[in-house]
Amino acid sequence: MDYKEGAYKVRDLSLAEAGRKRIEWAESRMPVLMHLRERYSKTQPFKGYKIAGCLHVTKETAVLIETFKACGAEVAWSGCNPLSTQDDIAAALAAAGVEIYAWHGQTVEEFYWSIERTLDKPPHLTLDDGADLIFTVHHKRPDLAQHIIGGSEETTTGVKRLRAMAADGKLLYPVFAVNDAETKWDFDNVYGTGQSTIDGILRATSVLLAGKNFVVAGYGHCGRGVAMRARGMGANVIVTEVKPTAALKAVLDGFRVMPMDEAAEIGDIFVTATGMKDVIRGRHFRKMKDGAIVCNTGHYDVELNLKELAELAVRVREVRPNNKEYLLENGRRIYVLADGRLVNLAAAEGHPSEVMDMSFANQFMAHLMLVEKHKAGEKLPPQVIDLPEELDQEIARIKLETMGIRIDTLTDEQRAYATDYTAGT
Ligand code: 9W4
Repeated sequence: MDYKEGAYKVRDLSLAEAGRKRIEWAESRMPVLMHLRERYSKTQPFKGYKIAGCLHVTKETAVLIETFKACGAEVAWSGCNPLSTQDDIAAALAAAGVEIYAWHGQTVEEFYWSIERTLDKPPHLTLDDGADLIFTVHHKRPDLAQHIIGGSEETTTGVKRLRAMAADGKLLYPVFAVNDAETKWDFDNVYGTGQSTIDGILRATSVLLAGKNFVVAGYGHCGRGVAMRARGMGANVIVTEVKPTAALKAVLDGFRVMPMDEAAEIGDIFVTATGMKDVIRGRHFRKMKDGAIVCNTGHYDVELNLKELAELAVRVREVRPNNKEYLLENGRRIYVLADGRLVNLAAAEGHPSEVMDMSFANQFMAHLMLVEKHKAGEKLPPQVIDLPEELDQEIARIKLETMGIRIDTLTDEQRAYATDYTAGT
């Protein structure tokens, strides 16, 4: 372990060069953040402000951190999951002078130790994914809250917890719900999950998708993203649902819809994206064809009941990385990817940088708003606050601009027409 008190603790500083190359790759795919870096490095809006961050240490997060720094912020960082830190990225950041405490495979104690180090010098702002940093402030360092202008939260789970806290009057400072921005959740879930799930399946199996019966359980945003991309690869997509409106959307989008009991018999590849437990369980595994491939891309690893599968199996062996073969009593083989954990993270690299670009642009802008309001003497209530709708439009506008795509604008007459309640039919 490479450790310098008050500066960094990372696995191995010698990985820095490899990490730097990957960060540069992400930079070249994150035009919105790079645009914001260019624009605000001139005016240094974060000068004099310290941000404590607790977010997966990935190449994309590195681009966010270095954007904050380029715009004047002091930062101290830790990972938000003991298993998600990429050691080469942490090393590259430490080597570039970022205060960072993160390494892959931390114990729970090491995880919280790292978060606490980012609070050693009191921050003005907190940035969370899963709310562990905010909880640490509230439970272990409440003395710091009075100096904190505000924070932001990246995920659905974190936002839910913080809303509950605010409802109980327990939240000590305002937090922007970055998750709820359209340019975050919609693009993450549909395009991020869609592509990276297919990517994970291909890396773990290398199978041809064209012509396969590809079963997607759940037609929420993630399921829709996966279904769209699988169809694009030439698969015959079948959707299973429990919610009538979602099932109807799938039908009208041109997919076959049927119960899992029927899909189990004909599917070649199964992906769960529901958020519910036991979506595929013993009675379904029993019906599957020889060679069926099963995986999950929903947030929790409860969607596949692997206990029931193991009970049906006479032998289990790993045949490829992230790919386990279960040989059943009936002689059929079922292949489970990434032990039922999120296949897009375990077997691929999560959301592509282009998608994280928009999520992290929201993070950047949330903190910029907090700082600007602070400078203007404006105080926000200690609530979970949605980002303004105009910000979504601004981020999407910059993204389109960087893609060289132009769109129309309303004329003054059209704008007036849109809100003219005296206009008849
Ligand atoms: N990563 C992760 C990686 C490995 C891992 C128990 C053993 C989420 C979002 C982004 O969660 C992330 N291994 C685990 S949990 C786990 C989690 N276990 C569980 O059994 C293994 C993660 C956001 N993101 C992208 O999607 C792309 N760039 C990003 O910053 C990253 C990581």
